[in-house]
Amino acid sequence: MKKGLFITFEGLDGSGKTTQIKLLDDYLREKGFDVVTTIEPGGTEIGGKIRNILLDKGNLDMSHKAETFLFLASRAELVSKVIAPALREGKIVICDRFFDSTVVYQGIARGLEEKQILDMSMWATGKIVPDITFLLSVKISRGKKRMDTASKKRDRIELEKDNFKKKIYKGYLDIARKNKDRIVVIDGEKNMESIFEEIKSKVCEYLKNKK
Ligand code: T5A
Repeated sequence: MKKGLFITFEGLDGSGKTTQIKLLDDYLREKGFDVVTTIEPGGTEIGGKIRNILLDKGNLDMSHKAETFLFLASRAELVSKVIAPALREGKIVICDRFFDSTVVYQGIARGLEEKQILDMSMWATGKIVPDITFLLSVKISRGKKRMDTASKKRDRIELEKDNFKKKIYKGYLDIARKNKDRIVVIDGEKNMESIFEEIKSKVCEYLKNKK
């Protein structure tokens, strides 16, 4: 079914995903590729509404299972309306977060069953798996500092305590070890330019081998 290229970005809040996605999107468009860039949760009209519920600080007592289903619902909508059609048309899709976020945040950090989360996500997406996932690895303190410098307001999930974030940090490295063929770990503490050089070279290598 899949003809295009599916690239996802993962990492802690403030790890620099949005920054690198913008650089990659600009670069690939300049090279003449047809690119679709999107975000999770969100990326569709319904997904946007779900995103508001998920990130709303008024919903602090949301149960972990309800939270998981909402992320999966947003993803199912995004895959069916945006990601799958674009890939079928041979486009490059760049997505800010995908199922690895649910495995790490809801599975590992919230303590729900990791394997079950992955199975449910596969069901929700019709088993679409990214070709390349860039994990921007930064220490919790670095992510926080960047969010403060950028004066970014914390959403419901970003308000979680450091213990939750420690589990996310470790969880990401753990899933990267288990998925070495797909997940590329990048030192997100470097400057934006050197990080982008690494990402660009991996994507170019992939596109060259795909021809
Ligand atoms: N979530 C999501 C789940 O729990 N389960 C799921 O299944 C999914 C899909 C989404 C939240 O939902 C959770 C995870 C999240 O908590 P969000 O609003 O989409 O929240 O936010 P995030 O994805 O966390 O993204 P952020 O916007 O918080 O951070 P980014 O995009 O990683 O960082 P970015 O690029 O905006 O950079 C932050 C600041 O740092 C600077 C930038 O200029 C910016 O000011 N910066 C750098 N500074 C120095 N050196 C560098 N290399 C830098 N790179 C960026």
